[in-house]
Amino acid sequence: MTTALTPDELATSDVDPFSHPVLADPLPMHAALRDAGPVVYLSRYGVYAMARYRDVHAALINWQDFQSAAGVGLSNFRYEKPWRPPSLLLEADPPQHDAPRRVLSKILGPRALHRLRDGWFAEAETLVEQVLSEAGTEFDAVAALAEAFPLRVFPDAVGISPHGREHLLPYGNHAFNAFGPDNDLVAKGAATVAENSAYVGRQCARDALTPDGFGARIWAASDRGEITPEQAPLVVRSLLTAGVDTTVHGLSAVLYAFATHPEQWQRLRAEPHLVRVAFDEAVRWESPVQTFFRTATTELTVGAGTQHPVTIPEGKKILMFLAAANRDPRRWADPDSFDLARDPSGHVGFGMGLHQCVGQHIARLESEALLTALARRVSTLELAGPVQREHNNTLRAWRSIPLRARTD
Ligand code: OW7
Repeated sequence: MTTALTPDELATSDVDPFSHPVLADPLPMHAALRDAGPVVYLSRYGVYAMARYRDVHAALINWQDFQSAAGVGLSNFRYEKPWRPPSLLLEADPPQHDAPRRVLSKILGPRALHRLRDGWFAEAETLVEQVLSEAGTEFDAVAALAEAFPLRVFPDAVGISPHGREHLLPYGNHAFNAFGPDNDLVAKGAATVAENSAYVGRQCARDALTPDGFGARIWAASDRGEITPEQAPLVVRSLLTAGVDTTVHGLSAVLYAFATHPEQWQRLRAEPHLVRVAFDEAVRWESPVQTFFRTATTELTVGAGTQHPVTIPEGKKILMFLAAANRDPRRWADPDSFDLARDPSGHVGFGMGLHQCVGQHIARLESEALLTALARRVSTLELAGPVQREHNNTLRAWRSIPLRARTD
């Protein structure tokens, strides 16, 4: 006979995952949380956490028990007003979630993206040429490539105006901070949030969008009755929220990975088809989106049938450590190595289950285009100085990656 552990008996940690020392180097905390047990109580916030691959994966595919509609941040929408109207995709469950998801899946699916492929590959070549000729062999990979490339292709693909795009990164940065506690990182964004939100809101209107972009296709889906006209602007907003900072830090991650693994860069140059696996391996290795919360829809027992099942009361938040799951030695051999020989499929860096990143094909296409252009021109990549992180409550983000790129 086993009895479920209640909060005062289960593994407890007073760690603050959103504090600066942890954001500077989260890996030791991830290991400690994985080793503490399948579920750990985070006493500082009164929430539960999962950090092992098996448990994170199981929770992510179980939307019935682990809901999203109460918010995927720390704040519980049952008791607290969200900082913006909730996302129709991220912060919703079936059945409300399904129509917007179906519409976006089609617009952002591999078949629909095919028409963008040649243009994006050409844009990547142009950008790489421009950086190498104007900046030379030493540049900041974050500003020159990881920010420049998505900003060059993605807002045009959505179909927004060229004016005001400088609001996109700060808006996304704040949105990802807002999933965490109301700490200094959220306070830092508070001064400009109204302005940035108003800008993003204006871009979502039908008449603000070019006729052939993702935005116009979302509005066309509302004409066909697949979503309502009230839903359309919020679906466009999802693209502008989730589609910029994520790819910037994903591209930064893969560039940093290659700069610090020169033998892997040589392998990529010899076998260019590895560009696709390279990005997923970098997403596994770095987990640009580190965490998301879920909320227990009923009293849950995790680890039923094990020696120490854990009870999570109804309504409690559970923090899913995607990043810790992606380096769980129980799932991955040599988890800390960035290795193109690995099969990274099954990583939870894009989530898992019915909320799994709907933009993942765009992210992969961006990285495929950029890495292909770089691999053609650049023979060796290395760090040219100390890297700088940008602390964010959700993102594993970069401020600067000084790179030296030789073209001989
Ligand atoms: C959304 C900061 C927001 C996300 C991720 C996925 C979807 C959305 C947002 O991060 O729908 O707004």
